Formats: sequence, structure tokens, C-alpha cells
Amino acid sequence: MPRKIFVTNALPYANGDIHLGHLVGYIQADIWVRFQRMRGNTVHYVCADDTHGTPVMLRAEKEGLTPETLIARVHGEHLRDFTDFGIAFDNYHSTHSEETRRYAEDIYARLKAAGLIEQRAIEQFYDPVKEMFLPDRYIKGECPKCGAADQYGDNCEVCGAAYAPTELKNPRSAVSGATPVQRASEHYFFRLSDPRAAAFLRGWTRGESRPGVRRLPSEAANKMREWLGEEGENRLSDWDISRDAPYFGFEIPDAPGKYFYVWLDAPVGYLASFRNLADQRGGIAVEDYIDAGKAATADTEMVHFIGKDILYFHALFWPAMLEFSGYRTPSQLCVNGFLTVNGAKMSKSRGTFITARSWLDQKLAPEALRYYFAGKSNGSLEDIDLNLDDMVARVNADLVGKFVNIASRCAGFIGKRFDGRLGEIDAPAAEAFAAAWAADEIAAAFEARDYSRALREIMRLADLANQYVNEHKPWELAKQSGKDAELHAVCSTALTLFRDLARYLKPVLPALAAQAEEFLAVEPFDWQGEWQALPAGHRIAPYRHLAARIERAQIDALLEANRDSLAAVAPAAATTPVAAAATPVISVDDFAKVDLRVARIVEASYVEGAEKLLRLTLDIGEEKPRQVFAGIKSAYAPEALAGRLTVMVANLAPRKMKFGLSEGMVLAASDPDGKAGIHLLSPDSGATPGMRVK
Ligand code: B3M
Ligand code: ZN
Repeated sequence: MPRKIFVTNALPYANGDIHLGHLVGYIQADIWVRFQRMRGNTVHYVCADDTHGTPVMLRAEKEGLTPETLIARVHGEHLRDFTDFGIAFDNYHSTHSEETRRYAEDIYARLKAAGLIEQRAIEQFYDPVKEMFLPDRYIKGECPKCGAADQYGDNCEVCGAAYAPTELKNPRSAVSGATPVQRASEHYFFRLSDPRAAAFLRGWTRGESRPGVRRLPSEAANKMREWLGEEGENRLSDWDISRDAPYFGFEIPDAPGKYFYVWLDAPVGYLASFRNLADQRGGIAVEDYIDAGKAATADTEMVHFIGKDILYFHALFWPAMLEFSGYRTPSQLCVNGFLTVNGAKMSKSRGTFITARSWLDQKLAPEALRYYFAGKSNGSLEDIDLNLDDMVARVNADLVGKFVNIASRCAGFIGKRFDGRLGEIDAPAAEAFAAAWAADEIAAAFEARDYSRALREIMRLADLANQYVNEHKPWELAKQSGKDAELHAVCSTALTLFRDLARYLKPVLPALAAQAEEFLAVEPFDWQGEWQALPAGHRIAPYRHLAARIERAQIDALLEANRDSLAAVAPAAATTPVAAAATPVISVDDFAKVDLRVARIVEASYVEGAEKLLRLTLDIGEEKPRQVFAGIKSAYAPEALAGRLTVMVANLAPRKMKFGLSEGMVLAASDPDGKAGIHLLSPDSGATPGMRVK
């Protein structure tokens, strides 16, 4: 029976451009969707912009726009970028939509009815001028320990002290400059600490989406077990799902001035985009995909493609939200790693923070990137490195040198000598090729999202096809009399092999495959198991150049276009730098006493009542994760932290703080006056939790 699959990609925030790092997951999803459709399965593939929350609100204010105007502009930009990279969503919607509001309110009402919503008062700093509660990044003051000026609310960049927001001396709002006041506020919590949540999640994270296919990648499922704790335990803390006005988002019903936190309604955007698609197109039984009862009998699937940094939300919060509100839970999470470029994190100074638009502006083929990312994708969470030299070499060798070369060496003879009509193919050669034709193996690789394996197999077959052409040398046959029949058979066979390569490359290179379909004058390729030749007498179109080589000069222009033009950065106004506390010279032995470890932030959450602290759960390869209160909330939203690697001091004496026990300290960089923000340290890709930093 054909499968019925509802597929989504993570919703990009509406306050930034699409960059190559985003495209890893989108290209992986689009390839899988195209493959499924070639197999005859029904797929509804949707996405949307993630539009709510403080960053979007403040960016709109900065640009002198309403949030609605800003998100409308960004929606168009995002959709254009995705479309130009061949990401063929059936619908690209917005979380700022009636469908999202309706589903969010419905889910919330059902969670409330299930006794899983709780109201609790928490203390926060409030800016009386801006009349808004202040997230950490907008409160500054003097460090209560060393007096350093202009420090953030939860930890001091000069002496490293971590403290509660209320301890900051002379606090002021970084938004208006006013002195913030402490104000209690009612917040709404989703009670993940309820035993029902842990019991459900423990089973769900271990489950299978289909026989033999795990719901979560195994490394992710193991992490969930840690986060949940052992049987009967529940390490999850309640999740604060409300924010106070002013906030760009949806008001919580019966809670005037309270808004759904952006991450509450972001995944709801998946359902909203699907519903909006169904209302536009008709004929889609949405309930069969999203209603728990109906989905079970209709045997539908809901598959989310996400980056590993947002695994926590998709493997804990979102399934629990759905389960306890009567909606179907995700069938499978397909999780991709982070992108590095030339072996390092994307960086504006190196010009490797490359936007999708700049790739296209440099006239670089989007399918070159699709091909390269596919060649690096094996279905795991591993990070992917875009080595630009390697990409140029791989695309030029495989796509131009191997695949297109078969057609370009044979098509001309068919056109010139045989009126564009194919002849009988060379049966023994075809059978040998057909025997090598591992259609099922290629399909299995695509199904498992192990595109690197699929492409290896396809390129092996391309080598066989080129070997056939090299052995029969049509260019020699064409010069000899009495060899026309052989020339006709050789070229017809080669073009049949070319046709099958194009068929199997189609999920990765849809545009190139469409050009091949047009040149060969065939119906759009689907995925048949058996090998069939193109029939004798079949007329093909005149051959037109199918793909151009990439030149290194294009890559240099791309890097230049993305480099932060340093000249444009005005020299910082001369200020008397805060005298950094003199740090004594120490010996190597002194330094050796500090046990620095690579740590993965498995969870980051707000701390009730703490303005500047985040509670981090850190995996440093020990039995139990560490709990650390870190003064980085001023610079980081918790959702941006989950899954990241950082460095921590692992042998600090545990500190009893107001909000609990802090078992260590994470390291972050900033300048003495703190003006340039806080920058969490992160080790290069390849480092793993527990590694000693020396
Ligand atoms: N917008 C974070 C991100 O852009 C967030 C994803 C939402 S998916 C429901 O990766
Ligand atoms: Zn200090």
C-alpha cells in the first residue's frame, strides 16, 4: 500500500536570512520527499516562518516597521531562497496565522483540561519606561563581587562571579537606560514534571516509526533517557510557556497580557501550514494525519526534519504537548548535524557565513550544493563540513566529468547520423549493466537518508557506463565505413544507461533530471525496480549543454561577498576601558589544577525568579549530567543552546545558590566593558563531551 506521509522542516526564525547551515536539513528533507514520491507514496511537505518572540519584535522596532510588515517581507525572502534551491514545499506558511492560533489555543485548552497547566508567580526585572519585562540581555549594572561596571545581570565577565539578577548593583535597563524594578508576574507552566509526561516520553523516545526504523536516531534516544532519568524518575522541569506583554505572539485565552512563548506555537506551525494547504487544495484528509485516533487507523506518518540544536523541543516538549491534547505524536525525527565551512564554524570575518542568496547571486548552481550536501549525508547527526575546494572538485568530476559526459559524447552521433532516433541497444552490454543495476540498494539508501551511500552506488554505475563508451569509442566508429550499425547500438546503449543514472539522481538533482527527461523525450522518471531499455526508433531532442563546471574564481567571489567588510566597521569610540582586575602570573602547575572539560548543553532553561541566570544541564561524559547556573541568559535564548558543545570548569566546588546547586561553570568570552556581549566558548567540531581541555 502506498504510504501517506506528512513531512516538515524546522521553521526558520523570521528575523534572519537563510544561510547554508539552514540548507543542510532542508535539502536532506527535500531529497527524501522527492524519493518517496518517485516510489509512488503520497507526501505532503510543509514549512513556515517562525515569527513570534522578542527578537522579531525588537528587530521590527529597530527597522521602524510593525512586526507584521517585517515578517511579510522576510517570508517572501525565505520562500524565494528555498524555491531557488529546489526545496519544493507544498506550502510555506507562517506561525502568525489563524490556523496556528486555533491549534495553539486548542492544544493549550486540552492540556489545561488534563491538569497539565499550572500558574505560578515569578519575580522578574521590569523596565518602567519601556513597560516591559526584561530578559537578561537587556539588564546591565555593577558586579556585586568586584564592582566591575557594565556587567550583565547574572554573571561578571571580569571576575567570573555568577549571581542572581537582584544582586547586581545599580541595575539599569539596556533598552531604555531606566532603573528596572522587581515585579512579580504570573507565568503559565506546562507541567512536564508530571509523572505522566515522563512515562509517556520514556516509551515514545524508544519507539519505532515503522518496523525496524527507530523514531529517533539512537544517539538522540540515549540522550533522552539521560534527560528523563531512570524508570520512575522524572528529571524534566516544568516549562514556562508564557511571556508578558509587550510580546509579539498570540495571547493566552483568559489570560489578558499573557502570550504563548514562541516555542509553544512554533511547532504548532507544522499543523497550521498543513491545514492551510488542505484548505487551499482540498481533498486532503488532514485529520487522518494529525488526530491521534484517526492517524492510527489511517496508517499515516508525521516526519519532522530538524537540526540537532532543537532536538530537545522536538523530542520532549512537542510530543508531550501532542500526546496530552489528543493529537498524533511524530512518527519520526530526522535530525541533522551542524554545518562547518572549510573545517571551521561559519564566520563573517572569514566570509564563510554564506547566505543562500549570495550563493545564487554568484551564479553558483544550487544543485552543486544539493549534490555536495547529499554526498556528505549519511542519515546521522554528524556535523557536515562544506570544504569548498572539495565541492568544486567533486561536482566537476562526478556531475560534469562522469554523468553529463556520457550524453555529451554520444548524443551528437544520434542527432547527426540517425535523425535523432535511437537504435537497438547492445543486449549483452545492457544485461551486464542491468545485473550491476542495484536499484533496490540505491532505494534502501535513499529511504534511510544515507544519500552518500546512494551516490556512491550511482557513481559506480556511471563508471561502468563510461567504461562501456571508452571501450567502444563511438568517435572512432564514426570515422570508419560500415560501422554505422555498431555506432548506433553503442550510442543508444550509452544513452539508455545515462537515462537510468538521471532517474536515480533525480531526488538530488531535480532540475538536471528534468533537463535529461526533456533531452531524452521521456515521461518524468519514476522509480521502477526492473531495468528497461529505451526502445529502438525512439526520437530524442537535440542535445543541449546540461551542466557547467564550477570555477574557483566563483568561490573566491562568494567568500568576498560574504566577508564582513572590516572597513565599514567604524572604530569603537575611545572609552576608558574598565581596568580588568590584574590577574596574577601563574605556573603551569597552577593551571593544571583547573579541570576544563568539553560539555554538551543538553538542556537550557529559564530559572524562575532569576533575571540573568539560565539553568544548564551539561553532559561531560559522566554518569549523571551536571547542573550549572550560568549568567549567559543576557546573551542567549535557551532554545539556541540545547545540543551545543561548550567548555566547563568541572572541578569547581559545587555552590549552593538561591536557585539550587551549581556544579561547575561554563566559559564565555567578552571584552572588559562588556559592550560586545557574551560569547560562549565552543570547541571545534569533532570534540566530544568529557574531553579534557589542556
Ligand atoms: N525557529 C529555531 C531555528 O530556526 C526555530 C525552529 C522552530 S521549528 C518548530 O532553528
Ligand atoms: Zn565581578
